[in-house]
Amino acid sequence: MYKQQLTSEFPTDFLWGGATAANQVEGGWNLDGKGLTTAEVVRKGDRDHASMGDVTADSIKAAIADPTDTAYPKRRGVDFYHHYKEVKLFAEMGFKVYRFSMAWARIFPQGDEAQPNAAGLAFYDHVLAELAKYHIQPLVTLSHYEMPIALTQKWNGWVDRRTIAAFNHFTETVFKRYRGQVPFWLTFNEINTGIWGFHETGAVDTDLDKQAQLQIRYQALHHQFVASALATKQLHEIDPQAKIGCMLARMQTYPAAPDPQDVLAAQQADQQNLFFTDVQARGAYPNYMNRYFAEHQIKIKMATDDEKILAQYPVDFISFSYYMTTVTRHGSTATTAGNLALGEANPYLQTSAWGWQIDPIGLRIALNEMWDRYQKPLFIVENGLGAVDELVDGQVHDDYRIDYLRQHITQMREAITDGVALLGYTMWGPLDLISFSTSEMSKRYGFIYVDQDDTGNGSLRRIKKDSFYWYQQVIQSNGAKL
Ligand code: BGP
Repeated sequence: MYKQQLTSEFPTDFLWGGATAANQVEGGWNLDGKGLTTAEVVRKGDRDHASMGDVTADSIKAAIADPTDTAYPKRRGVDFYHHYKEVKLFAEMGFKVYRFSMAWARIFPQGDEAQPNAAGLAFYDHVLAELAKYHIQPLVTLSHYEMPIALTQKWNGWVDRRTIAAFNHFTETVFKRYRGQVPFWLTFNEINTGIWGFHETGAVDTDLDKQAQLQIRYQALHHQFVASALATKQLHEIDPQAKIGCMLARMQTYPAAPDPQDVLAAQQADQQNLFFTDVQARGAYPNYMNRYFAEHQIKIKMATDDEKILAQYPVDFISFSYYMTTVTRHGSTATTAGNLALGEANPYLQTSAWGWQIDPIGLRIALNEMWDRYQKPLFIVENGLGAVDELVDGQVHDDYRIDYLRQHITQMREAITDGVALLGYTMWGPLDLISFSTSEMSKRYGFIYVDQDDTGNGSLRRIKKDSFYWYQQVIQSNGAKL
């Protein structure tokens, strides 16, 4: 991939756009045959920015029995289910690509039916038709922090190997139906966060001790690796033009000091983050994990062909989310708030209202490191600022968001000049949506304000913020006018 020319511009086919996830925007949680998902049993307050939190087996039972959306914001989303025609607003900004996820439980309500739910498929037919109208390319995530709750009740989700076949039945169904319509797919959103045992990713383990939890989480992740590789095989057979990628929550970390112990600790923290992409892009478990697994008494059960499958079907491209960086100090357990990452505070960086450390240069570093390591095209599929926006006289002056995005896009351009192959950029949450970590509405990312509060009150009206017009000009000038 060596190119002799130095370029400091975004490629002409650079994919500008935005990203959302079904459970954070759709709503319509019990309409047209849809099954309940793991995201829709999480209450606001189950997890906040100061704690990783979790739901319990009892709270899940109570949620399943509750027929209302009062306590569960992800059942409401921002009613994209009825507002999907508003992708017109994305078109108005000039989007080339829209990343969204298809909810497995809308198509297979229990997760493992033989036949799909026709009404669920019809919804995604409509969304794709609408995008096609505006020549916006879809980038579809197959699993974004949710799965059918029925499978977690029956099998404890991904802990059980049978989930692989159920998932691959779902992926085969959508690959066949949308052949030629979806140029880019992603398998598991932020696959690495499975290591924290979020209930949304499909394993309930709150009653187990730490060591037993680690064991089942790595086992569940192994099943996801295999399912992801098998999905890659399916897609290449069904729709050879389409490309499929992995998705990592990139947690770039810096050593706290030049102390070799800190540098080593930071390298090890980095390996624990890149491990997932190493498996999915290089097609094998990296050697450094042997030592980690041995020291943590983890034994992954593999079926005879698993390693062959991983080796044969690596992903076509690598995508990741980028919000912040962390600092690693040898022997320290100090933590700062963040995008699920736990590390020390960095005195050189400012933080968002939710304590996430803002680090545009870190994005350039992350891009260079990942390109050097994998030599596969990269795609930034999430980046953005969660902030409290004020609506005054029908307007939102969000210069802080513009500033955040401008700085990150500037560093992307620097990375491209460094020689990184970058396919595109989908900022997170182009329209305000329900926060993943806190289930709040008041943590807003959008270019488009959605009139709804944390309790679900509001007209759901969509209002363009100042950043809407700014991003429009960024896309129009292909990144020249920032
Ligand atoms: C990522 C998730 C998204 C999204 C984003 C922002 O971790 O993939 O689903 O929500 O972070 O996080 P939050 O919503 O917690 O602010």
